[in-house]
Amino acid sequence: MSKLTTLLFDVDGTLADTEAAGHRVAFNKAFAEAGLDWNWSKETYGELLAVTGGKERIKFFIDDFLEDFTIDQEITEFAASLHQRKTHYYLEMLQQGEIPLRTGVKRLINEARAAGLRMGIATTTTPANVTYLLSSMFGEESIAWFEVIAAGDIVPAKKPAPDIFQYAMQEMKVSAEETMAFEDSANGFLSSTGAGLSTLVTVNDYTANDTFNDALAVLDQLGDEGQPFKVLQGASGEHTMVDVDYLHWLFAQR
Ligand code: XBP
Ligand code: MG
Repeated sequence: MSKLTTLLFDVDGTLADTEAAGHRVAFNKAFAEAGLDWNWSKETYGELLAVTGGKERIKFFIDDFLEDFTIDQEITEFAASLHQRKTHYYLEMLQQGEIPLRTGVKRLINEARAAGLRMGIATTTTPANVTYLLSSMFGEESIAWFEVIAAGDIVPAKKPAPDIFQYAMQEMKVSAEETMAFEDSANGFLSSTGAGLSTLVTVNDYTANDTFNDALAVLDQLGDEGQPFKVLQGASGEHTMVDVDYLHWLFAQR
């Protein structure tokens, strides 16, 4: 059994609870700016999260939620231009520090660095969304803590396809046997496990009822001093928060 050397983090829902209060709000701002009467409620957005990728999600909305929407432009082009404005608004929110990290994320990343664990990012979101989140939360130098930021359109197929995790491992020249993935959603979990990765899941309001068969563990959050995690599936031993000891212990259980 290989020793754990590398951590691959998903972003949205895992590092930060970005969807309802972040991405959704930015989409709605772009729709209003374009003069569209679309306003995605939290509930509708939860349904739209079935499709990963913001451009793809807009197209999914047009195809599956609207009756005969017509426009004198190629739909893919229209979705891409709307998505550009959405990203502008989302980056503004990140810059203003409106999207905090989830519990325990800052602590674990600092601990993992101190312990010499290698780290990478594997996400569907737009690359700038990642660098802006890291910069606003850890400072600009934190971007270099991650050997690869595998994000967005860098791969042909988005999650649940395994491409983005496979790409990240190729770039890091690391094997799945020594790597742990961190995910929050069914799409993300299918992607990481499809790439052969043992995966630790921290759910959120949108993904609490998703299925995570054979996850290393499913937790409500990473935990922190005085804020023990809740184990929803899998084992915790004597641990009450996800720290480097817990990661090695969990990895050895697989
Ligand atoms: C989540 C996604 C992304 C975001 C929106 O990515 O599917 O599409 O919802 O970001 P992950 P964009 O969980 O893999 O981090 O609009 O930039 O796609
Ligand atoms: Mg996610």
